Amino acid sequence: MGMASNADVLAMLNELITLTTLKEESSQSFKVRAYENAKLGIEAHGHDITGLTATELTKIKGVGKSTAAKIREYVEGGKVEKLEKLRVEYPPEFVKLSKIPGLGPKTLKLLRSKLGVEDVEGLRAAIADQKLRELPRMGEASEAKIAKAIDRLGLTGKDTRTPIAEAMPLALRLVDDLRALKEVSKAEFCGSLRRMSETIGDIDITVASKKPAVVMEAVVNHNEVSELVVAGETKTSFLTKDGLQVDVRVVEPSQFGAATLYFTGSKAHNIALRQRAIDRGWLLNEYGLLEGDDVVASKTEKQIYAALDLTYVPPPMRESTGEIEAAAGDDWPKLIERSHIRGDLHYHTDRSGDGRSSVADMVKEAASQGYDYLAITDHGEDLAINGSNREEMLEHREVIRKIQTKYPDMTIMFGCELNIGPDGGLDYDLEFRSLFDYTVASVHSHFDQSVADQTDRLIAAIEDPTVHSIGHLTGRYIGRRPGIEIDYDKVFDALVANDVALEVNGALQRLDAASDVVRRAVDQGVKLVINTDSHHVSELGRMEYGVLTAQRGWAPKELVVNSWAKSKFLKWVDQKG
Ligand code: DGT
Ligand code: CA
Ligand code: CA
Ligand code: ZN
Repeated sequence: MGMASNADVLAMLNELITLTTLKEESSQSFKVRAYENAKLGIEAHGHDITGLTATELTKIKGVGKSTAAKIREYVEGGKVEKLEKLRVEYPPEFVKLSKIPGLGPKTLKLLRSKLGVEDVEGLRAAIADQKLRELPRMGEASEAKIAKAIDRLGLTGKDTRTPIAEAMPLALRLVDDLRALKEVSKAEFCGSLRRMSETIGDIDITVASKKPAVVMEAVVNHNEVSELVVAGETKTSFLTKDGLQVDVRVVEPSQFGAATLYFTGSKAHNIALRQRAIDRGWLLNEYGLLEGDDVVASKTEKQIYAALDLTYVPPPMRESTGEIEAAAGDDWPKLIERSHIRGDLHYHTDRSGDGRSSVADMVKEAASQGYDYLAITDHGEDLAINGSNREEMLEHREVIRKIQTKYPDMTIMFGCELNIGPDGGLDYDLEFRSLFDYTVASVHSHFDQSVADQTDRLIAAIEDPTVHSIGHLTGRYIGRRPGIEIDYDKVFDALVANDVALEVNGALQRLDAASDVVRRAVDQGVKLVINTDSHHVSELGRMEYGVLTAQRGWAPKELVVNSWAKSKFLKWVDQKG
């Protein structure tokens, strides 16, 4: 459909990176690195590149001649021959195997050539036959580890769920492409994705248009379509090349509110709403809130909630866990919203080994958000490759202080992301840590200790006088790596007692603390901080996902320290260390 966008090109490069890594049996091969560099260059470039010639493309930092040619091939014809060939050699079922921790491209090749493994089922069978342990560099332990990883990822069966980090970019791309059609007045993703569930069964998109045939035609021809499941007059369902299902439905513009409400769910929330309608002698369905043949409300969700005498319930809270009772009563929380956020307090620059944008660029980007304050929190020295030693940190402080003079309205704090060691120890020493204006302490390793040990470890960090906040509480990567297991009540008690804030990390792979943990923390009065953990200027949008996750945990504005006015916030910061 339509023309390719930068996002489409980046998705194409991502696929090239994945498949070429398999082909070349290394993520460090020259070709893979060339695609990676091109991707970073295009992201940093920021402008639309789809109209550029091959020569103009190579002027972008990181884009080589051969990649430029592939981008042109893709923009002009919607396909890249090289990629088409790789797709034949590495079908989606095989590619899925590369998501399993412990299965690098070399091992995958061996699995295929020696054991004939082509998909997860085949791998399961090989494990059951104890065949994996016979491969070079493998053993019983790695065999068991891989078996466990398959279970954890839920990679088999019909109820395979996709991590939100993978579903969201696709949904955004589709919705953007649909909104670009002149026959479309509105388009919104709904379902579990709009509710900010951590994993997604399928993507539901609702489109308002008076010309459903045009919309359906555009969907059927979209370059994300790998296989059509339903091709109807107002509904199309298809599978992407990764096997993720997308349902697109077209509705009358006047019924868009009722339709998005219905398809956002959750099912339990819908049932409770419908009962409330019935109690008033009305009917609620995907076409509207109806009294006989008369429409009470249908155009917007807000109108429907209002007609049912309810406070508007934001999508992340629609899980039927008390939100309807709260919305009907007087004790609706004053929820945190994106517009309340005044600063980002977990924020990397290229001072960190994994940071990809300069201090100047990162600060400029934060200022463009209208923030009143910012903490630059590059990694402390304990994080081997990514961290900075004392000298480097002190130089970094000078760089930050100098840039501060250019931004009189935004307080830029010299901060640090401290690494919580296996026993709760932190980087540098107490005296050096006191030099930081602000700190976030996080777990980055040793995920396998006991609950008691992990709890003690966190509490030791929380009790350190230089720690302001705890970053990504469990260290999980949704669908890829479980986080540490802790005694939440004990940790919450320590957070409250030491006046340390709990981070809601907005990176979609993390969303950590998770929304259910946030809700428990809120009940205990734990202070929160919502951060992007940005490592590049393109990642500031994560703030929205952090806020939505906090809403899903019913977080009120008053508990979120980075919604506070600057004077109140700085007073809280200064009380520590
Ligand atoms: P998922 O896809 O498994 O992550 O979860 P959802 O919530 O996106 O579920 P899905 O895709 O089956 O349906 C999308 C929404 O449509 C769902 O949240 C509520 C609505 N819906 C689906 N089936 C029913 C139903 O039988 N009754 C009612 N009231 N609503 C339904
Ligand atoms: Ca769904
Ligand atoms: Ca669905
Ligand atoms: Zn970080």
